[in-house]
Amino acid sequence: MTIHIALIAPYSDISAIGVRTLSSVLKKHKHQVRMIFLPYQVSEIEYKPDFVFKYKPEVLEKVHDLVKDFDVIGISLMTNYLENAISLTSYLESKLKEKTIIWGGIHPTLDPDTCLGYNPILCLGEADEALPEFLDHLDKGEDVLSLDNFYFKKNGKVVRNKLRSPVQELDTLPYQDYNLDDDWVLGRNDNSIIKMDGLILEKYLTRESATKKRGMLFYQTVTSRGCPYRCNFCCWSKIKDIQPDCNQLRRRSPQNVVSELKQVIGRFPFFKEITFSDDSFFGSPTEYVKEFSNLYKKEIGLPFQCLAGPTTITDEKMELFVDAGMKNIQVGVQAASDRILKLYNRPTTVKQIDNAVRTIHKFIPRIHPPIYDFILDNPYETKEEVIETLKFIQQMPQPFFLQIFSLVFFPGTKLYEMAVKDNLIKDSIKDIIHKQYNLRNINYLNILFSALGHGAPKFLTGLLLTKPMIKILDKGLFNHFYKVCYSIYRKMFLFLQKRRSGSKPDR
Ligand code: B12
Ligand code: SF4
Repeated sequence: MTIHIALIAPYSDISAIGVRTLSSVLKKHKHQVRMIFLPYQVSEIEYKPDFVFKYKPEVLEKVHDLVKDFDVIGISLMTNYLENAISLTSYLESKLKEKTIIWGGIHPTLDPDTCLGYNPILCLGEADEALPEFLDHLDKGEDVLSLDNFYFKKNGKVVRNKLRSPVQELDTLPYQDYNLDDDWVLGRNDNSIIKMDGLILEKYLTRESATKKRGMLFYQTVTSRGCPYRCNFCCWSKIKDIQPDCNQLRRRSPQNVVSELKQVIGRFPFFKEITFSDDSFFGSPTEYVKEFSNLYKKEIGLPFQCLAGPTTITDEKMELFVDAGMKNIQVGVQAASDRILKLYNRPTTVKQIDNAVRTIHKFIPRIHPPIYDFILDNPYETKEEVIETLKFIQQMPQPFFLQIFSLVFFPGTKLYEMAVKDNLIKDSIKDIIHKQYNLRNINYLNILFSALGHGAPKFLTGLLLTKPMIKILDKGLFNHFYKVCYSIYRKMFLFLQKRRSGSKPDR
């Protein structure tokens, strides 16, 4: 006997590394898996503050048709997708009374108690061993209530089992599932759910910025799991408290990564670049970087991009990765004020960030202008500290881009706990669940971030950052004007984007 499980990924990007990995793991255990991707039917640029994408009743009905004969339904969710998971679950529960529905992914891991209010079975942490064990128990008719990683709500009582150590030998895990055996995706232009094939995969990956740049489609994967740090705003600040043995970076062997890439590129030649989405791609020792880079250059050779923390960047690692094909690097800076970096529990000082920026700059034009991430709208940050960060960016060597995030207090993180204590979260739905990380507040200083990120001339940004200019332009009345201008700009941008993409059918 095998268990039939439908895995649902409600994410706007259909790369869904975790769900695809689980699918392969379950297939290896001889279970029957159907993957259903339900990306938003609008693009990121259309998000507004307090935006929430709701599935239409006919979509819920089609999902029901696809899962009704399956034994188990698994839904993956990040915090911003909570309401999507709730609507799917309550619809499916109302129609399929006795069906086993499991929620898994980062949100149930970080905020299980809230999740149990909506779904009585949760799988916390990495599920590569936990989920197959659960299905194997179901298959044999054995009790699942005491299984590690699972939380249950039964007859008003909550069962919280401990979390097991995550898989240490990542090479033992299969590659992400891109077999397209039984995969389905929600159509963008109508409410159909389409059977995935190579063309559909290409089309739907192309639609999201996360899997496309400069018109190139790239394949997303991770070469490692974990991060040695625990920044206060990040999931690791909580996971490390509940999941044993996850302090170290766990790495796949270079051979294992390269063989996955060969397989997927061989099958889907439309992947022209690779994205390594590791939390800490530069965190490996130089010896590993050397071995990885040599093999990657020899066997794959496609341009790649990755994320990096400032303290992990060295000349030697940069040289090795650039020589192997690294074209883009995105660095988590977050702030350039030592007090704020400390508040975030970042492992970095402003001096180290400066060193990293200058190291990276030496590799232009062999690499594209780097992208630096910053977090704005932090209520713990003073105006002076924001200006300190702006002045730091203003003196950074150009060219570069900025990726700006509006701070979200993700439930379960240390910063969230602090914000709750300090009464900073007025409305958890509006301030967290619906909050779009890419929609910052509109005010003078935040507009300066945009100007700096778009390469505005240094003499101009220098002038705009002088005390008298800030005093004149950083005023409530002007902020209202900026908001109006921004909304006009957004509308124009949206209009042009829609005209360019048109409304093409999926086939
Ligand atoms: C790669 C990545 C992305 C990629 C791909 C995302 C994806 N959907 O797979 C991209 C670039 C698209 C992305 C985008 C976003 N991301 Co992101 N991303 C990551 C990152 C760095 C790695 C995730 C990963 O692939 N890990 C490896 C896989 C194997 O692990 P996994 O996905 O967690 O899956 C395991 C378990 O969670 C569990 N599991 C997962 N699903 C299910 C389902 C069931 C039924 C079960 C039982 C178990 C289960 O089992 C899996 C295997 O062990 C994480 C950081 C992190 N360490 O998790 C952030 C992270 C997940 N992202 C985050 C956020 C906020 C986002 C964005 C909303 C905005 C942003 N700031 O980037 C967007 C929107 C997402 C979207 N559009 O789909 C946050 C989520 C915080 C939260 N509380 O929700 C994280 C945790 C980073 C952080 N700030 O702490 N992201
Ligand atoms: S360095 Fe990045 S991944 Fe690691 S804890 Fe900090 S924010 Fe999270």
